[in-house]
This record gives sequence, C-alpha cells and structure tokens, in this order.
Amino acid sequence: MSCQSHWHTALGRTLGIILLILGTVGAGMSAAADASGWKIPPDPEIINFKRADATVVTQTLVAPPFLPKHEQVANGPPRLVKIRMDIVEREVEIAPGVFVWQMAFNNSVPGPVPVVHQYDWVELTLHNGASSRASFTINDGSGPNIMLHNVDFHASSGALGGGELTKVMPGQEVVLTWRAMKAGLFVYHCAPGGVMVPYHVVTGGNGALLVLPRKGLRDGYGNPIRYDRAFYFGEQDYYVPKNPDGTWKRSINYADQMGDMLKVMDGLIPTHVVFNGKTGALTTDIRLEAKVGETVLLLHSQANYPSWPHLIGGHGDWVWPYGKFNNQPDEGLESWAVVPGGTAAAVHTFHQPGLYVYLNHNLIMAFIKDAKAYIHVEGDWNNELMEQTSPPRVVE
Ligand SMILES: [Cu+2]
Repeated sequence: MSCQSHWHTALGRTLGIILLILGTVGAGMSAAADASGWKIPPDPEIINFKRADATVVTQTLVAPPFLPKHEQVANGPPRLVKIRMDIVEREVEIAPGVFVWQMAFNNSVPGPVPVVHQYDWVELTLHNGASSRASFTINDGSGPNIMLHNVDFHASSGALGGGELTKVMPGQEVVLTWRAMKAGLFVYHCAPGGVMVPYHVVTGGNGALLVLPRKGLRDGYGNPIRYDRAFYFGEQDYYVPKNPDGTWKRSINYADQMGDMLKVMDGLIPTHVVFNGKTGALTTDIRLEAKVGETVLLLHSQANYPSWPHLIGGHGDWVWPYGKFNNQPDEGLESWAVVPGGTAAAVHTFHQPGLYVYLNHNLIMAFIKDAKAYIHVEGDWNNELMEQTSPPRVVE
C-alpha cells in the first residue's frame, strides 16, 4: 500500500465518522420535521376548532361514478356537513340473466361518495327503509327491507368506525356525527357483525368517502393540483350461486339468497367483478367524457378484494399510495394497487383524444369479468407524441 493511498483511507474513515455523526444528528432533527419539506404540519387552530362553532351545510349526494358539487380548497374553518343515506335491499340484473339481491346505500352500488375536507365533521342520517320507497323508483317489485344494517366509515375513529352506533332495523333511522381527521379516499361499508359483514359487502353494501386536504391536492413537488373532473370507480366482486342445471340461481329476497351465496363466497373466487355495480355500467350505460388538456381525478375503491388499476393509453401522473393525500404522491406510474378495504387515487392529464380504458390490469378481471370503464376524450391529436409513421403493409 502506498503512503498516498493510506492517507486517503484514513481521510475516508475520518469523513465517514463525521458523516455518521451528522447523519445521527440529522435523524434526530427529522423526527419533528419532514426531511423532504413536502409535508405541511397541521394547523393547531384548525385541529382545536370546536364542532359547536362549525357552520352547518347540507350536501346532496349523487350516484357514482360522479361526485357531489364541492370545493377543492376549503374556504374558512371546518364545517359540519350533513348527509343522508337510505339503505335499500333490491334485486338487480348485474349481467344478462344474472340477478343479485343487493344492499344498496342510497339505492346505488357502490354507494355515493360524500366529499368533505380534513377536520370537517360528517353528520350522517342513516335510514333503513321498512316501507317507504317514495324517493326511489324500483322496478323489481321488491318488498320492504328485511335485515339490520349499519355503516363502518374507515375515515372515522372509534366504535368500529361508527358501526356500533349506526345499527338500524328496518323502519329505523339513526344520526352519527364524526370528525374526518385523516385526508384521503376511504372505504365505508355495512358491517352488521359476523358472516353478515362479508355478505352485506359483496352484495353491494359499500362505497367511499372523499376527505380532501384543506388546501387541496399537491403534486410531488408541492405544487397545487386542481382537477377538471373526478370519476369514482367502485369495484364490486359478486359470488352468484348456480342451479343444479348450471343456470344462475335467483332468490326471492335478500335473506333467501344468503345461504347459497355464502357457499360460493367460501371458495373465494368471484363469479363477477364489475365497476359501478353491474356489467357494462361504465362502458355502455354511462359515457365518461373528458377533453385533451383536462386533468381528471381517478378514484378507486374495493371493499373486499385486491385490484390493480391501469389507464390504457395514459398514466397515473401522480398516484397517492392507498389513496391518502397527506403522503407525497408517486410520479408516472403505469399500474398501481388497491388493497381490500382500501382505495387508490390518481390524476392524469389527457394529452391525446380517443378512447382510454381504465381497468383492473388483472386482465381476466377486466375482460372475462367486467372490471373496466371507458373514458372518451375529445381534442386534437399530437403527432409529436404518437404517429403511425408507416401504415401496415404487406411484406411477405
Ligand atoms: Cu347491511
């Protein structure tokens, strides 16, 4: 070993020790502050704001895949947002000749997406309809609700997500007020206890609630993101029983269906996987549209099964892991994940016109089942991004 290299080694060791000490000090300091500078510490004034001082507003919920009218940035202190959800047991043809008795929050599967800001309160009136169906049009001739229902909000704290405090028998109504302390898209679902939990969830008793950061969404650099449209993809797995002759079994009511359905559920393989409650809901029944240059917020939940979203022809420009907006988003993803009982959120700015397919990139789920949606985008084609520079021609 030459003298010079020995000197280098010694210097290296000394530098290493200094860096180690600095690193230790740095780690100690970063316990209180985010090293990247991306995180914004919560405002104590907002956290300590009292419910009694909150302005009360009523939010009219709408059927998915759309969201109720909302502000992306909160103006003013936390509010108390009143919402109402009516539970309906109903029979729906989820695919040609395939009928499922559903448990539907507000007569839709998935349920509606309430939108609040972090530190707002949610005041939910939950109604389990015994006889009154006046507000809904149901063509299946179904009778009154039969079972007890409730709701577990993953966004809430305590009492099994509110499940313990929202149990309602047919004919009953309950009011639960809770504070949205975390930001993100959160699953909610019916959870009456025991085997009823998965039964009510796989028959449609689930949805998602959006809690926006008070200052709105931010990209990985900390810049504000404002979306022009938002679509909610509630993915649903179904376990439909069959008759001995191989045809799909149809039941007389929500309770009658349960025994046979539980046997299919026990195999853990869904017979149907769809977006927005039924086959073709977002490819045929509802036309999702956007324009070149628009930024679209893509919200996805799955209450019971994993999913792996992908936007064919686009990307997750920014993707929030687990759909939680106080974590720095990932940039430029091709596919991402939704865990069972969880969500994912992504934004994409459309650069080309045409048909985009948002799907579960387990392609069996997407194309043999029906976990997919179409987004039709209008605008001018950009040859710099893509051009068929030589059309197909015979070469052999
Ligand atoms: Cu239920």
